[in-house]
Amino acid sequence: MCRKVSHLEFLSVVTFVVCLFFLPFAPWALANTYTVNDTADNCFPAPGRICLRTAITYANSNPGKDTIILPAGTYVLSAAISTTKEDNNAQGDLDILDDLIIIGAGAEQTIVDGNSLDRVFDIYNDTMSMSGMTIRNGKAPTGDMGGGGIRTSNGTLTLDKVIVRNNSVEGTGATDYGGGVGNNGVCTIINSTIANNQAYKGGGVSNNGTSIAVFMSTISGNTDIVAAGGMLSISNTLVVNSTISGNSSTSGAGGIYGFGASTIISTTITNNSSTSGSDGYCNNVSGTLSVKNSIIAHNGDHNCCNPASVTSNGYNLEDTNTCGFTNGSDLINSDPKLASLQNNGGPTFTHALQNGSPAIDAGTSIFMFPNDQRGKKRPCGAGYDIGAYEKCSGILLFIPAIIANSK
Ligand SMILES: [Ca+2]
Ligand SMILES: [Ca+2]
Ligand SMILES: [Ca+2]
Ligand SMILES: [Ca+2]
Repeated sequence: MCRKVSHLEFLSVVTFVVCLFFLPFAPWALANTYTVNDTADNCFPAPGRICLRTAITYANSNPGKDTIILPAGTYVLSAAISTTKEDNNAQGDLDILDDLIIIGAGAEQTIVDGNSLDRVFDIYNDTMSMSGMTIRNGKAPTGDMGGGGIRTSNGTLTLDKVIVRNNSVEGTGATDYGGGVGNNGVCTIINSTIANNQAYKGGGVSNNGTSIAVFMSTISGNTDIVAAGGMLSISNTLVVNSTISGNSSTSGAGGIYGFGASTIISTTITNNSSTSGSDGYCNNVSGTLSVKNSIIAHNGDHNCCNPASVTSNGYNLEDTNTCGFTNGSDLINSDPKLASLQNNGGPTFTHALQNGSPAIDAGTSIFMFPNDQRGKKRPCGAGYDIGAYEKCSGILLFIPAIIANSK
């Protein structure tokens, strides 16, 4: 017996068929995965070969958020620039012109090398995530909005388990910033290392965009001239479970210089220096810092430059008394007894707390962040430790850390 098809049912069937017909042409339905199989810079057009630049060209022209798989290997950029500041992915830097995911095989296994020709990645108004790779030897030209390793123009960038190192920005102009990462949008850095980069302003990272957030990461050994060796940020800044160490500036802040609202939690800022500026953390007159459960110690002769702009939310430690740590749970004039920056397990280097450190068991729990920088569950022992590292006695089982500065 036949059932009469209702008008609504008929319309549903027609809609389904029409959708099926147009599906191949709908931009949201076409996201592809490209697996790179050749370490050369470019091999377009070459059937069967997919180089990194080739894959990005495909992904740029294919509407939708594609994925590029980048296997183990060293990918050296070699498409020399004949047109300066080329932005169509033909030469020099790799220009990302559409939403994209790039997945490497691990930061030690997958290396993208800018060969000092240009910056490495140039990201426009797109959502970009990168994981499991090293980005090195990029060099952004003078007056091109910086970003020696990576530049974003107005997009959203997420780095996870990425090493950005030995990149630089040429020139000494107002926009020659961000030796490692130059963010002009929204940037999130997780489980990553920003090391040994250089620029006129913001040696490791510059944030001139909407916001920057750094989680479980290390910013170390970066240098600049006038703003901040480690990180320059003009807007909202969040740093959690991270280490800012051994960065230097000639006349700016050695570690971090903030112009916006900054929040620092369970972080260790140490061994940063500035020849004539502030050494550890510094706020511009417009900047504010809220800080909790963090160590700011052994940064030249000034851990902080502007204590009136600092709000302590408790459980902070300073080896002198320049940061305005006036909360009852703060420790001032206390040496945290930090070991050297090294592999203590986890994906990034950290400063371990040595025996007898006053930071041990003197901290507090942090909502939503149950682990330390390495991924070790807190607390160990009688309580939570101050800073990025939780000291535990006994045998720890960790995957060895990436040797960030060894290559
Ligand atoms: Ca695409
Ligand atoms: Ca470009
Ligand atoms: Ca380019
Ligand atoms: Ca503890």
